[in-house]
Amino acid sequence: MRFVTSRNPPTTGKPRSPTEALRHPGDRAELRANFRRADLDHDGRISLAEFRSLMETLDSGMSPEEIAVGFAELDTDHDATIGFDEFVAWWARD
Ligand SMILES: [Ca+2]
Repeated sequence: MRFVTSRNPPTTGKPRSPTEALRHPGDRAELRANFRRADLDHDGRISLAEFRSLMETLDSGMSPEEIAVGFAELDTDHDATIGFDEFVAWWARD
C-alpha cells in the first residue's frame, strides 16, 4: 500500500476501502444525519457527485476511481443513485 501514503498520511487505522471509509460506531440518527448531509439537493437520494462530496467532506482519502467503485457498491439496484435504504444496508453490512 506504499503508493497511497503520499496522499494518505500514515494515520493509525485509517480506513481505505470504500466499504470501510465511513464505517464507525454510530446510531441510526447519525446515519440519517450523514445521509441528509450528503443529499445536497435534498431529493432523498445521493448522486455520484453528492457521494463524491461526502467522501471529500469526511476526508476519506479515496481517489475518484475508488469513489466510483464505492458508489457502485452502494447502488445495489443500479439506478445511479443511493437511496437511504441502500445507504443503511451498506452501513450495516458486515
Ligand atoms: Ca440506487
